[in-house]
Amino acid sequence: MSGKVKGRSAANADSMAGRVSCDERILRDIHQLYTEADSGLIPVAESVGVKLLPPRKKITVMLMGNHSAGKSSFINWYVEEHIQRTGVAIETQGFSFVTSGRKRESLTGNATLHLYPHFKPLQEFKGVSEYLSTEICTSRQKRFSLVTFVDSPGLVDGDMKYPFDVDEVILWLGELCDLILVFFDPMGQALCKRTLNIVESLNEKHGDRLHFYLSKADEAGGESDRQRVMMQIVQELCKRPGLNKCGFDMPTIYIPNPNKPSRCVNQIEEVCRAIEKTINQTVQNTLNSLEKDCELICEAITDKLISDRQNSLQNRRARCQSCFLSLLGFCIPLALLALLLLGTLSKELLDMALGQQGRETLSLYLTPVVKIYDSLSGEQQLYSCGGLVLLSFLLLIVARFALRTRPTLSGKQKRQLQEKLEYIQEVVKTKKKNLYEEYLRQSVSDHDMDL
Ligand SMILES: Nc1nc2c(ncn2[C@@H]2O[C@H](COP(=O)(O)OP(=O)(O)OP(=O)(O)O)[C@@H](O)[C@H]2O)c(=O)[nH]1
Ligand SMILES: [Mg+2]
Repeated sequence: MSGKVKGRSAANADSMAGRVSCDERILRDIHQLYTEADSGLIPVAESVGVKLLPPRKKITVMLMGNHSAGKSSFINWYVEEHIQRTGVAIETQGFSFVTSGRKRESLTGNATLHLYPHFKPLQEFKGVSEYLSTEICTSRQKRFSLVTFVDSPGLVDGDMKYPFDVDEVILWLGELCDLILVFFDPMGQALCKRTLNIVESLNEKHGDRLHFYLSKADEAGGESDRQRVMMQIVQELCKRPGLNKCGFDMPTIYIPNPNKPSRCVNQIEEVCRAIEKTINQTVQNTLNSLEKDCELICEAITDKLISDRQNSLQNRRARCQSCFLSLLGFCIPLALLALLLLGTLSKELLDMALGQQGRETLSLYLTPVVKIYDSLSGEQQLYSCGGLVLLSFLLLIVARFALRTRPTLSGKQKRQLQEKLEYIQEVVKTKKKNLYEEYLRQSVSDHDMDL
């Protein structure tokens, strides 16, 4: 059976497309706010020492499950194009990324890693690089423009040899995916141990991302057969500690085939709803991260400006201290020199220069110094002069050390920081507010928005 399903109502597609474009635009606008060359949040944050990651524009949904459970068929149904090979044989052997783009294109391993740099660590898993591929298609059905599917190889027990450690790769991918759809089909290897083991490990860390489905439900026979298969799978899952949570849900799904109508209840729209919910959550998270990142950058800029102000203050204080010490250092030898000069001058010369009153005042002040100096022996006089010269040297050295200043921002740099702060507070925050309103307006009435 081909996964290509035609006949989805065009009206439905259109109405969904309207919705898609709004969320898509919000995510794209936010991405642009982060990555713009000069004024983007990432370069602005980097200039103040904050490292930010750009938000994603799409969610990643991984499909996993037993071989032939209908994973690839589901992707084909979702995108309404025959992108992935499907069939009874083991079809998907590697990991295939299916995403929307401008042109139908298939990419190989290296190009895939180039397109998804955050998946680069996959190279560390031996042998996996050659089994990576990307299918880009132009479909914009349902919410595909906001989704990247990761189709995984079908899991089987026993002698099947995988060219890489499939369990580890799925576990690793599970860390990066927003949603993990686990398909159990009613035939064959529904209870494949490998699938159950991986599911159990994934559930330990990311239980909320896991969603279980009974796929190909139209092939499960009558209602009672289906119930029994379902019971068996649920029982097997619940044997695993950690998986026996209450409220366990496993919708029955199948790809609708107009040529083979089935009376079985098809809950395939539940999968679409799970994808929809994850997209909404991602849009909200991205908007919230934008707000947090803005706060982070504003804080970093304010801190930088405050510490610059403190540094300037500290530098001014250091300059004053150094000035005072240098002055003192120069004054001591100058005073000594002046004293020596005054001693050599005659009384008449001093009278002429300072007047009698000036000379008397000067001698009043200098007499104690001269008396002390005279009371010293010749050797002591020499030592005390040497000591004073040494002291002046010391003062000059200390003054030099006191002059050590911290780097400060130039006027231009301060202006630029201030401009960045204003840009984030006025432009980015307003944009964020508008985007949030735009997002909410999709579901909440205008009347509630005004509240
Ligand atoms: N009746 C029925 N057949 C389905 C359904 N989904 C898929 N199939 C058929 O099941 C077979 C396997 O489907 P795939 O989509 O290739 O399964 P897969 O899980 O991708 O398989 P691997 O890639 O080998 O792991 C194909 O022949 C499909 O046509 C379904 O919902 N109902
Ligand atoms: Mg497949």
